[in-house]
Amino acid sequence: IHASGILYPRPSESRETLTLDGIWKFAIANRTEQNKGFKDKWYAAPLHHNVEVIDMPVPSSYNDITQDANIRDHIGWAWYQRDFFLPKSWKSQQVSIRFGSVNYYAVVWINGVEVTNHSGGYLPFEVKITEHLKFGHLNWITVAVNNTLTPWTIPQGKIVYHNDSQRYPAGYYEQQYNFDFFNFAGIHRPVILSATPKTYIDDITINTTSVTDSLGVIFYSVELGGSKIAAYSVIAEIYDAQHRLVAQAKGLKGEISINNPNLWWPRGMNESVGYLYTLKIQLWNDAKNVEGDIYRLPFGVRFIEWNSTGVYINGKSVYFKGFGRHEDAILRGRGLDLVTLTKDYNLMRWIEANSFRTSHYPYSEELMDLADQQGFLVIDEVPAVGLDNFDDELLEAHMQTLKELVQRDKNRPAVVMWSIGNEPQSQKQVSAHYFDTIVKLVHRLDSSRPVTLVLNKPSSQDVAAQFLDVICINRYFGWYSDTGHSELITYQMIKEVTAWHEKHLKPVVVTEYGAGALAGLHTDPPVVWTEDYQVVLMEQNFKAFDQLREMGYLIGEMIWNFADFATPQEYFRPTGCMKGVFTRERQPKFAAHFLRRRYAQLT
Ligand code: GCB
Repeated sequence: IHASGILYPRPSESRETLTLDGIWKFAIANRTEQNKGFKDKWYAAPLHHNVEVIDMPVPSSYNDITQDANIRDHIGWAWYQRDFFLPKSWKSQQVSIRFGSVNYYAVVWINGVEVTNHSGGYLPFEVKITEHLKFGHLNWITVAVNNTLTPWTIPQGKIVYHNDSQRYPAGYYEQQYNFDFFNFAGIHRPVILSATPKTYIDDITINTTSVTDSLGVIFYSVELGGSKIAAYSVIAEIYDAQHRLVAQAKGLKGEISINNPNLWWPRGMNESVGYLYTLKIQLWNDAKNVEGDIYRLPFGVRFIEWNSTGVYINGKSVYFKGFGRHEDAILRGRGLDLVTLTKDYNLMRWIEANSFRTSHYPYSEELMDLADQQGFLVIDEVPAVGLDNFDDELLEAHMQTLKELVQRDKNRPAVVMWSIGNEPQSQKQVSAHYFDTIVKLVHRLDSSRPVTLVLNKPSSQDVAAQFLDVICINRYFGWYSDTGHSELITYQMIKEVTAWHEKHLKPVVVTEYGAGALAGLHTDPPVVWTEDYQVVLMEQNFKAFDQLREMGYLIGEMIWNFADFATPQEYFRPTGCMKGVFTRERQPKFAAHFLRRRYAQLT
């Protein structure tokens, strides 16, 4: 299955990049005149000629930037625009524009011409725009963004019009969806222009074939794009972390051997953590004897195996101690924020976690780079949250997000499992065929990593787990069920995990458990919503986890959630989901210290 490459734009001797991040002009389309921007061609002229504009930072969600509730709660089209100049030296190059992610549907115009559109947030898309650019003149880029979710988008949602005239004389629209995190929207990740030679490296795939103490064998393959491909040959070189050349090969694909390889290890399993080599791919024009495009890709030498009781990295069994998380920051929403991102890694290291799940969507490439470097294990999830119907159109959209995710993250050592979704209605018979199809696709896209799906239906009713390599479950004993009865948790969790394992003979990860706690709220005896109850609930779960680990098939625990995060307005959520071990400001609750003590002891 060949998709075109989506390599992160990295400057090199042959490549330049230019960021379009910064302040853009912005306007939302009126609910009652949603198509006005298209009818009046807002993309064909400066936006302020057509509509009142405000300033909007990119990358960021637009929701929390202003004082206007209409912008925070906007449903439908929002318009972004800015101008830029290009260096003259780019005239002879192939120029592309790449968006790290736009939630959820985007249409892009360059100088008034539509150049691409993309649906599905959280994943990058790129398009070649050379022929639409002006050199020596101002260029305009316009992006129309639509955050509407339907039963056929990933994730799903539906628009409801409340029109009971007795209660709402004016009526109102609501975007409903099956998840609890705020539906942030906008241009969420960097917008990057890049120039490459006309014959360029389009994609690289790298895999560890085999490893012994003295030899690591790497398989690589390269896809070329553009004109006159036949004129070029490929040189592959591997450099170690000290930039020393350690191995090389020629050709579009092949195997390269590294002597005494430094393996990529996750945190806590070896002194050497997150060791990365660099694969340098270089094109060479033999006839003219000149060098062509150059791209450098960091990669790790490591292999994954799995069976009915475990997942193994480089032959050693893994125990996931980590978090369910969100990309969620004050004011920025889901926009890339390097400060929060870096702080979060420091907190995860402080607490001695070794892993996280990208609940409930793919996280930024900037974030994933640090997971590779710092040796965090990542369960990489697509935005298929709470799926509740399973028709062909949805299947199509779901498969597309998985193709794009695997394409983006296939070379990352940190990614050790693909998660095809979270908490679907997997008790429905129709979901069996649906998930069978999805798992087969992912195995075809990448056979080197196990596939999971995060489940929350009773094991007796679920029909999806049979297709998975690893079973992930979310269970809120003592919180959503038997609220306040912490004394039941240990028994219930042991019974639960055992039931899943016995039914399927597969390893199990508890990917969510937890309690909401308002920082600073205390009672004794503990009651729900206090920091005290959060800790008691953890303690009771830990007892279960310890026993289950001894039984041999629990391979991880991930608390929900790393930090408090924004939700839609609900009477049972005081501005957010408060199950964070850290507050939204990234300060520790009592639970953080408690968890740290446990994670430090777990190996
Ligand atoms: C879940 C969901 C997660 C929610 C959590 C909760 O099961 O997977 O997205 O935030 O419960 O706190 O309700």
